[in-house]
Amino acid sequence: MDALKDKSKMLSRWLRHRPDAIGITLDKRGWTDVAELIAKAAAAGTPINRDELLQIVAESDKQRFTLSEDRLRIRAAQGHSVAVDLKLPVKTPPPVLYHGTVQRFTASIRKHGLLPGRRQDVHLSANRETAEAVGARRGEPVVLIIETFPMVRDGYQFRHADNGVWLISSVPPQYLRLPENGTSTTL
Ligand code: HQG
Repeated sequence: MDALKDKSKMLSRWLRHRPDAIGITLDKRGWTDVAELIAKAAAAGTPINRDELLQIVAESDKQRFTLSEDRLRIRAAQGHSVAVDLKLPVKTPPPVLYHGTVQRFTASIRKHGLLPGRRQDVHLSANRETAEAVGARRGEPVVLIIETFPMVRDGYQFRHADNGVWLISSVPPQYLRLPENGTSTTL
């Protein structure tokens, strides 16, 4: 793994889960001061300079980070476990969204639906390929289909993160289409 990728992973950790690891604080919208982050990362023995940070933001394959317009503040686009309210706008989703998971979770998902676990939201994608890649982080991917219109009709709010990930508080089982047995399903 290259050095920049390592640093990107550290940034994800600090900005989503453990700001305390280097002594930064996130405001209630998830933002932190770039200069302070650089100083505190160095003080903690895990330096990231400004050029590296800008490169990580620009080149992150999933566009994980957002800079404020004045480039003085940074936040993770999604994926937080710390309590933040990103104030993302509620948007009408495409009719179908996808969630990538693995077989060992499907019995529980069938029973309880999709739950956010330690993150703030359940993550859904607009295309199957992305969901497959998300599931494949854990093993043979299983892709679930979410019919969004019945959820919107029933008052569920979908939000769209800056990097294209769709976020929702949960997806009860009745809105989910799971493969009957194996690893794929078709719509
Ligand atoms: C599963 C990565 C049992 C769920 C990716 C998932 C994504 C349940 C796991 C982002 C369940 C949570 C998020 C239930 C859900 N019973 N298991 N009722 N409901 N699950 O990592 O969606 O590289 O918190 O299927 O690309 O896998 O970090 O969520 O397997 O966008 O930027 O519980 O993380 O992005 O796992 O991944 P996660 P996720 P980054």
